[in-house]
Amino acid sequence: SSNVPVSQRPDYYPTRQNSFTILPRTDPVVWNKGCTDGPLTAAQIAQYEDEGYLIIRNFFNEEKIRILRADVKNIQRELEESLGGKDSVLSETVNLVTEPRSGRLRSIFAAHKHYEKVDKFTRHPILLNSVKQILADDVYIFQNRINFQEAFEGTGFYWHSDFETWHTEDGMPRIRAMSCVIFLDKNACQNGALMVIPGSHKLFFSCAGTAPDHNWETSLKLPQAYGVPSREQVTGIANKQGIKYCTGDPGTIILFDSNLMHGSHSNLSPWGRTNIFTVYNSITNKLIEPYTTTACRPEHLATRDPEMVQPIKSSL
Ligand code: 6CS
Ligand code: FE
Repeated sequence: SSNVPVSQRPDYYPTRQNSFTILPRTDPVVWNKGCTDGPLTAAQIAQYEDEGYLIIRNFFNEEKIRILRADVKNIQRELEESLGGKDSVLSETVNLVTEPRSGRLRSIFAAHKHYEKVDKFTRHPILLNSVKQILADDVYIFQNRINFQEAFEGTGFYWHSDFETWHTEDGMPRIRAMSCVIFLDKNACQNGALMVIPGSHKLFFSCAGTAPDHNWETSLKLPQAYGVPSREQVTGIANKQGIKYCTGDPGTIILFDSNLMHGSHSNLSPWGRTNIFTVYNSITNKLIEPYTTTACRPEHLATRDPEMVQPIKSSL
């Protein structure tokens, strides 16, 4: 529990130490093996287990996605107008991140709390049942954001495992969270589609370097400086297991393990790439005190309020 002094808590995934090391994953990937009670087929579950991710094409109705996209782009325009080209830096109260130079909006955090339409998509019953089929537990939304990769300007994210940050900076104890990306635009190699290293979720890449408190003020804007693997580590695993692009049409979703090594490059193409990103964490994997930093990140980055997600009644 969070009353246990930090020094006495077991840490299965020590990181931000003085060297780069590779540790075994001590948690399962599929928490309820052989569970056929859910929307995912045995083949899909096996693929998720082996590769750490699953692409489900045209999961959402194209027309409903088109409407959601139009709303989201309007929200973006209004927010950009109100920012007036100024830089936006995350804080306890600000949930917006802009691109480092252009002032274009990059992410809106906790969008599901602000926009009912976004909220609905995150509570789609078949989506939730798919998540629960793998995590074998009730879940809450740990993080939600709209990610914009603007045409010509969107900058990428360096290789990282999300869990590494969530564990050490947020105090997420075990690897029992899943991310879901909903494509509002076509995601292609040309416009910065997510890149993953299949199977990398089975290892924990312990990273060197002690992150300062308030690392999050820059880590979501500039290239992440802490909690990134070494080039040798990336080279070693990519040579063995390859790199895949997660591409698809609007309405496609990706489900991926929170410990999967992933990244994206800048969007040099004339086509924007807007996605909704939601992290579902097991209700029994609640955050404790951060392992290496002392200040907790803001609620809109890493909620400490594990309110169980309820599926919406009407289908989308
Ligand atoms: O900070 C986060 O929660 C997420 N964003 C970045 C850039 N790295 C860690 C994690 O994926
Ligand atoms: Fe990430």
